[in-house]
Amino acid sequence: FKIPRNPSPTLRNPEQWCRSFSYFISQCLIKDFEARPSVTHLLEHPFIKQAHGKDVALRQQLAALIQEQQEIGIIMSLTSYRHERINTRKTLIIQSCPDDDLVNLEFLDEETIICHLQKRYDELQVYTYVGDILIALNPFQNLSIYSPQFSKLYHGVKRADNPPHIFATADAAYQGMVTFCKDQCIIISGESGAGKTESAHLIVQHLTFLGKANNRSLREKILQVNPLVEAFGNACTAINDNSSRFGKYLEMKFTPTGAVIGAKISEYLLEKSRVIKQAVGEKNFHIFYYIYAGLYHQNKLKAYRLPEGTPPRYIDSENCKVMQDIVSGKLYKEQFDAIQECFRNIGFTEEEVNSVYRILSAILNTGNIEFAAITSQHQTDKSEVPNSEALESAASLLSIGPEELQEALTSQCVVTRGETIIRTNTVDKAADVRDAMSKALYGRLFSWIVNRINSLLQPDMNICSDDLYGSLCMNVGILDIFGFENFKKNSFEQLCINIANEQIQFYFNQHIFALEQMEYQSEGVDASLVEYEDNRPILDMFLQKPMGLLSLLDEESRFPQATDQTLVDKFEDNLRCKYFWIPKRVELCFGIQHYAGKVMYDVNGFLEKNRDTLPADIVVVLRTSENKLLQQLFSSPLTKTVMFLACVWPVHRCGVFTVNVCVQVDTMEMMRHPEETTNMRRQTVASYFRYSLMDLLSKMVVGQPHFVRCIKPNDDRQALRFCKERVMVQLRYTGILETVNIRRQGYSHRILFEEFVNRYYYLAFRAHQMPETSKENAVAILQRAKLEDWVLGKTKVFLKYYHVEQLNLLLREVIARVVVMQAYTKGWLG
Ligand code: AD9
Ligand code: MG
Repeated sequence: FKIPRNPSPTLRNPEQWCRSFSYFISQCLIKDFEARPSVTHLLEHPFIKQAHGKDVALRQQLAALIQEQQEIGIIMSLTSYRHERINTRKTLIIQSCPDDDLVNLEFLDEETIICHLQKRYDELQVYTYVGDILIALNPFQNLSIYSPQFSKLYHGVKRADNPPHIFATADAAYQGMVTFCKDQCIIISGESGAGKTESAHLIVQHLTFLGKANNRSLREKILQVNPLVEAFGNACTAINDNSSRFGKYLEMKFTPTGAVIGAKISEYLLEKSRVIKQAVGEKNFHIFYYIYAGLYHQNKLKAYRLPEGTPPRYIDSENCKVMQDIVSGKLYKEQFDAIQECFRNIGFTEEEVNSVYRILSAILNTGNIEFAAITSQHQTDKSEVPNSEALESAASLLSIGPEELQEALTSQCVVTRGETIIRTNTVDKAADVRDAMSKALYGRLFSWIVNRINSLLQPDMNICSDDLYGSLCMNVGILDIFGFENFKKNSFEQLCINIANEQIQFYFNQHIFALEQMEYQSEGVDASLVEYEDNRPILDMFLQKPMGLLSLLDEESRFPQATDQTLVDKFEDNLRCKYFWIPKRVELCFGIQHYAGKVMYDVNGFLEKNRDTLPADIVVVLRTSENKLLQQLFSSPLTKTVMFLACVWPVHRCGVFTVNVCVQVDTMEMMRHPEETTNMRRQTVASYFRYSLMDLLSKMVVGQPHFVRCIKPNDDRQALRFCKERVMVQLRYTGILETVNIRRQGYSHRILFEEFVNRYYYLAFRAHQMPETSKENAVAILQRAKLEDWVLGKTKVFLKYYHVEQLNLLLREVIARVVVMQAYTKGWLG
């Protein structure tokens, strides 16, 4: 489409000219024209000058109209943000090319793909598409491609217009939500340290931009949710200095017209055991260091009864030179200030923040409580607290009596046949109770913070009801879980993390391969099937009832006499499949062939970690606290019947996921705090874990999924180092090669004729025509849109991933035309 050089004689009068110009703009949008003139360029164009060279006011109005439409993203493509591709590193390279999508490669073998990715990585092009899936290589350095300028660039445009980018994925989800009023879900996966959490931050940043969060305070609140939650839920591990130790599903809430109005987080499976012990070279949750350093620099350690000189035991594991870092470095202190700012901006009251600090300090003091054995003639299993300083500090911070606390730590009430007997605890048992209390305090505090954030960021339904569609509220969910882990020593926590990753991989496979292929068959569409690695047998081995690994673990946890050795024996007797084995020479170990590689698990402590018991005596004491927050944390009733939890993991029926989660509402709280029950049918961590997985899946399956696959290019966290072998392994287990194949051959979108015609009939019919929702009319639309390579099934149109983008763009252009015409009729153009 060319800008007309000679206006026709009929266009000499201003009104007609305006109409023509509006038409011209919409034509520019419709045609995928090469030259993309900027606003100035357009206004300086001879055609416009000639027609209205002297009418400055009209030209200004036109400029304003163009500007406004740019802001709402409609005529973004008219402006030229493009930079030249320059081959020096660190330069903005924002020009798309066919290489951007692996699907376009001529040869499709591992070697070609890997070389291609390496070449791009060397040019600092860390993002690459596989059809509609984004591969993100961790750059391990700050890139200048996340500025507001880039946010503008990735705003309502065709994917192929710009190079691949995480913002494009966020934009696709946003456009999908606004165009079809359908919830969306962005699933970020990859191994530990691959860049999931960073990607999630960038998506939130871009969605806040797209959601026109004009309300600055709401924008800041949403942007500060992640840093705040991560201060409590992330920690330094051997693999990643900011490793997520919990799963996070953040839902951003929008009005149907796309204005952001709130957010909600769901948290999954915090690794509470980290509070009391960390592996060599690892650290506790960030917040403990921030608060200790912050209070140290403010000379407030005494006020929170924290020891000076030697940091508390929980944060001073042998390998961390914590005190040195705290005294000399400014970093922790700055982070403490930032967290305080987050609390304030999100809307926590000063009293709440103070209570949080008191509970954190109480946990640190609890860790310093030590026990000694009292040996008398009659009793050898009694313990006491020889030095009461830490005990008194903890009790004072928790606003409970120190004697009561000591009593609850060193003894327990047992009810047998209607009689209450007091049993004393050995030194080891008392230490276990102490640690169980710390874990429970931290776990509940974390859940409380998340719930509080949710109530502060709840959408104001008054705003929603002003919106065009009433009180509807739409979501874009962002899933960022802990990545696959394989350390030298792997324990129960790694098992849970890796099972969660198996489940996400299964979900990916279902979407990309299984559903697609089943649908071809049922619709009678001829498409060659792609072989892929189905991880369902591994997942069955873990989750099946009653003989799956988690069920066996639960069963064994119910026997008081069971030991870690009996657990291994039970696994060996019952788990007969090629993905599980017991090594001959190593004791108390088992191996699993996960989708992402072999992992050896050390069974020591599995039963105790799974039972996660918190004695009733501790709960009773904590409930006597005068601290309001603490009362809230332990307010659920202690004796609740635990309902049988029927978790059927998703089965695929007729092309849709059905997730069957039978959880009674009043057991939900109990599931969150499985420690707090007394009978032997108590919920274990494993059953809570199952429930969490189901809950997560039930949230994910309602949205249209978008996948981001993060890849770690090297294990040394070095910029510009591309380790072929490491990347190859990740590409293999994430099924990238198969994905390339299926995206090239397959039809990723399958839409019922009825839905298709309803969605797109504007493209071939007039608005008032209301055509019949038939196969023939679907074909008419496809032909009118000049699409090729689509296929018709029995009830559905089968489209390639890029077709949908083309159709949506055409649809938006039609809407743009309507907007331009409305602008004209409203008299904006004079
Ligand atoms: V884990 O499973 O939570 O242990 P993640 O979340 O996959 O892991 P994370 O996002 O924390 O990894 O990234 C690890 C580190 O890589 C970050 O701390 C950054 O230093 C680095 N990184 C990741 N993505 C980017 C990026 N887009 N730009 C710059 C990045 N640095
Ligand atoms: Mg992370």
